[in-house]
Amino acid sequence: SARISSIVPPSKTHIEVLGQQFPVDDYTNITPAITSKTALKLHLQPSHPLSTLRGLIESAYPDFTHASSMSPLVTPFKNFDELSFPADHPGRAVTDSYYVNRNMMLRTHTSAHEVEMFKKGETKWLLTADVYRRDEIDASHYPIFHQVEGARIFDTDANGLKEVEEDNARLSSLLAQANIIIEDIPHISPTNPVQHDHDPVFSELVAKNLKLSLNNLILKVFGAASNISKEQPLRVRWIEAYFPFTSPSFEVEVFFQGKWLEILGCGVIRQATLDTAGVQNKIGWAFGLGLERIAMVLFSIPDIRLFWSQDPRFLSQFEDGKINVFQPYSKYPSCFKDVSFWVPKDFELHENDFCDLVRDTAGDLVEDVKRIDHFVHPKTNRTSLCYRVNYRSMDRSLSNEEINHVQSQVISRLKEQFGVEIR
Ligand code: FA5
Ligand code: MG
Repeated sequence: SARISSIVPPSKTHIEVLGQQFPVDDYTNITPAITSKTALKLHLQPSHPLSTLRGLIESAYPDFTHASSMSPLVTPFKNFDELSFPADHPGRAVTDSYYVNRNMMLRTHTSAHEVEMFKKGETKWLLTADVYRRDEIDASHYPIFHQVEGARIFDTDANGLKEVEEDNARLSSLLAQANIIIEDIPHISPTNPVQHDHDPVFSELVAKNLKLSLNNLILKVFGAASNISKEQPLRVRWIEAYFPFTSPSFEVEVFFQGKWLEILGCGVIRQATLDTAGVQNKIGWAFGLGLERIAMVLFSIPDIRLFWSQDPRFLSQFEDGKINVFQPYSKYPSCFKDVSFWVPKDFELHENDFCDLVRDTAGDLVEDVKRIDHFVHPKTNRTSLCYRVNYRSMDRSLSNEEINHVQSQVISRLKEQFGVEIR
């Protein structure tokens, strides 16, 4: 489509990602703002909050394999097809995912490595990695975030049954002593069914093991925070969910400062995934947990861009393995700039395309983007959009000249790449 290929200048035939050259095509939508961050691996940077949180989670699973250095470049097949995503799933769209080209993308979730891990013969593993999604811009959304995938599979025989039952007994007794309120739902229900090729009894025990294991993990992680009262019980709630690669499926929310915070998705692994990996006679669970949202509450980090800050006033506040409360060093003034324009006829400008253009031009100087107006002219049928961009640095005051310069670059790129007419 003309819309996406216009992101890459027509003179460019290849782009470089992680030292490799890739031919561009009509799917290419990855910007330099993104490629410049693909090698950073914040989750492995000593004393970084994301790395401390990874370590804390790994310590809750001492007998699991811990992987954390997988390349973010995967085929769409690996990210979607291997996990039973239907061909028309919205996540595949170029408006939602970052494509290097039609055959290569940046993983949108750590589940992309499930088949690979099971193929290696791993039966209990954690995998931490950076994941990429095209999204809106505000204090809790960033196009790169981090996930921890965890999985465990059991033999579908008497030994496997014994293993899961013993583990359930162990985990239940740990939880029984804890100050926690769990709002549970049935392991299996008509709307959250057992897979037809699963023994319902075994599937229930596996779902129970998943829940017990994650309730204990949440206790450990939130129990380590100094900004969470130990007198108040920790509240966790389980919600029915849907993922193409698990059934039954769940989401977990934790109550924090008056709000329910979604922290993970999980479920009983679809047998097709294990079949693809060549794993036979096993049943098990998997979860995928987002690190930033948990780290923001545990460390009191108010803006998701801070994780990417190189400012010593940010980085020096943290120590390896320690959860402490972040002291904001200063809040610099905001500067709002509006841009109104007509979109060319028969052309759809997706909000994520606008946001990516702003990110690529302004980098982390952009805090927030909001659409403040949208209308279609009754006579000409043309669409008019108005966006308000909030510029604010995390580290310093911005001068008027600097912001005006960035905003004028945004405007000329809008004209160049999307052919809009500024109003
Ligand atoms: C997934 O990514 C599934 N792969 C999770 C999964 C794994 C399900 C294994 C079943 C089995 P979801 O898109 O809901 O699901 O993301 C999982 C978690 O990542 C969310 O609960 C949230 O904590 C985090 N997350 C998702 N989107 C964002 C975002 N834009 N910014 C920060 N964190 C996010
Ligand atoms: Mg979700």
